[in-house]
Amino acid sequence: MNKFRIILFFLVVMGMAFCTNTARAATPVEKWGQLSVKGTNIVNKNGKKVQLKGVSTHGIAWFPQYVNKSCFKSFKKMGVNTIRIAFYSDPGSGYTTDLYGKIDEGVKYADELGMYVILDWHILNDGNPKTHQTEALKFFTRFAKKYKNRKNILYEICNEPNGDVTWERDIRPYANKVIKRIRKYDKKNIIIVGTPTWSQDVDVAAQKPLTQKNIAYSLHFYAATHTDWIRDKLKKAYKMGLPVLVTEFSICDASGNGGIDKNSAKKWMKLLNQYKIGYVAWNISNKNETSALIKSNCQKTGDLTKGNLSASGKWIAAWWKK
Ligand code: IDC
Repeated sequence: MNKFRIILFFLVVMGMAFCTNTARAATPVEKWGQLSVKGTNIVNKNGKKVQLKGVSTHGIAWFPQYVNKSCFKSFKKMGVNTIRIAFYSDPGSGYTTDLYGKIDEGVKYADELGMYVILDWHILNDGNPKTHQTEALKFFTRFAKKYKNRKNILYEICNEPNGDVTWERDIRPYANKVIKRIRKYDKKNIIIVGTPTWSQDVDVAAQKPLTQKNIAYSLHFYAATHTDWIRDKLKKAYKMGLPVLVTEFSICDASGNGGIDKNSAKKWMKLLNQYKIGYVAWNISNKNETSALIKSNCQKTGDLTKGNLSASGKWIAAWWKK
């Protein structure tokens, strides 16, 4: 009988050890929970600074096939914790409310994988966020209503204001309207606001930031075009107390193509790590352009490995693991 008890005891202990070892690792959202903005940084549920590491889809009208769970999971395995869903707001770039379902799908996959997800209202050719303000309000009403209880959502309300657009006259008033609308439903999730000149002038936004809580400001860079002078804008804004998030970048030039500038890219990564600022890489596609993260001869849309990444993809992926 005693012998029997001893054997049973060992079996139980071994069973427990087995379960502990095979228990799956906590997902990014399980680890960090509800994000918020504190001072110059994004913090987790315990108020500790965290660095989002993300990948952005290409325009989902052009490359919807990469909005699938296996694709997102591949990037998660490589160290990515955030997916940005780029929804172009201009009909010439594929805007149609028919794509709302695709966005819902993306959110569902991110949810299932425990990843954060940025809903990006991707203004670009429609340079002034006011151009499609009515549609933007409809968009954010729908998604804030639907996702108000999740803790993994971030709203990016205007990708890159550009052209004859100023912070004071155009972006700030637009942001006040959209933020008010989102907050009617979603009281907590972070709202990211674009800055003038294709989201480069964070120093201008820092002079008169918005007054609501949990607001971050986006800075975008393409390392071969945007060098010291934009890094200086970031330094200035950060020192003025502005919480910045890099919701889009690549290491080639601003066309999304051209040569890679590793020297400038390294300076950017070091600066972002020093400030603990998160960064999201443009773009998940195999398009024949330098910024595409997937090799152009790779036809896979899921189950991707590092070997399937382009030169820029490989270089950036090395930073996800750090
Ligand atoms: C580019 C894509 C390119 C596409 C073009 C369409 O890489 O394939 O044809 O948009 O407008 C941005 C924009 C982002 C751009 C990217 C590269 O946010 O939409 O994507 N870029 O030009 N800002 C700076 C660079």
